[in-house]
Amino acid sequence: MAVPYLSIVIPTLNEERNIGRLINGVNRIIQKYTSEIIIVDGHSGDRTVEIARKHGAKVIYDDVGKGSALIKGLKASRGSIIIAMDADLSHRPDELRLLIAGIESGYEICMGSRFLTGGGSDDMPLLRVIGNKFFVVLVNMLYRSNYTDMCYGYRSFAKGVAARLGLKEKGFGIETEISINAMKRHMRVLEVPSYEKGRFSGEGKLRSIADGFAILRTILNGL
Ligand SMILES: Nc1nc2c(ncn2[C@@H]2O[C@H](COP(=O)(O)OP(=O)(O)OP(=O)(O)O)[C@@H](O)[C@H]2O)c(=O)[nH]1
Ligand SMILES: [Mg+2]
Repeated sequence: MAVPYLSIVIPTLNEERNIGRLINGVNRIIQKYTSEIIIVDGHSGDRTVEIARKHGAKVIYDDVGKGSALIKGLKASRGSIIIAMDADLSHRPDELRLLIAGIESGYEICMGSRFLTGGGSDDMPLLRVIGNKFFVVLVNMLYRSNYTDMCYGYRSFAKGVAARLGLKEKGFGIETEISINAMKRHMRVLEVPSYEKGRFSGEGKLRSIADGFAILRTILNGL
């Protein structure tokens, strides 16, 4: 098959009520591009894989966690622009245009931020807002960055950039590892506003306290 212009990577774990609707939404926005949609499934016990295939997605598997799934998906992507997004409809397909424009404008990574003007979230209880602020300040202090958001997974990458990031995080620390490693490697990073909607259906897998400590470890391990 010809090399696609866009690769969309979506880690999934039990998202049967979301994935079909998401792929339809994504396809509506990216129809003018050649593209591939790659689902990296954590062996869902429901019909996620079947529905994703029916909607034309390529499926690969990962047994470990969201981070290792994303790493695998990034590695399997062949597009000139690679976009990572969640399956639960919290990332708006319309914003793909911003993420594509960021890379086309010469940035190596373009990151959605809920804390830039125009961004926001329907999906952040107070504990997560406080945790997020703490991580943003800590990373900016330790790595001399200027991020407004951390731990948010709606992002785009230029071809070849993901391989240069040297990613290892297996779980929910992956987004933070990307933010840190991009700074350490002096990459050209752009933030664009993103509005996070609430999960459409099903259960979230992130556990605020346990995964919060895992993210803190990721931040300190990067030093
Ligand atoms: N392959 C794989 N995907 C996962 C795993 N855990 C989560 N995901 C997917 O990663 C994305 C983000 O996970 P969510 O559970 O939505 O995490 P979250 O958005 O922080 O939590 P909520 O706000 O409760 O939705 C979703 O598309 C999940 O299906 C995993 O262990 N393996
Ligand atoms: Mg979610």
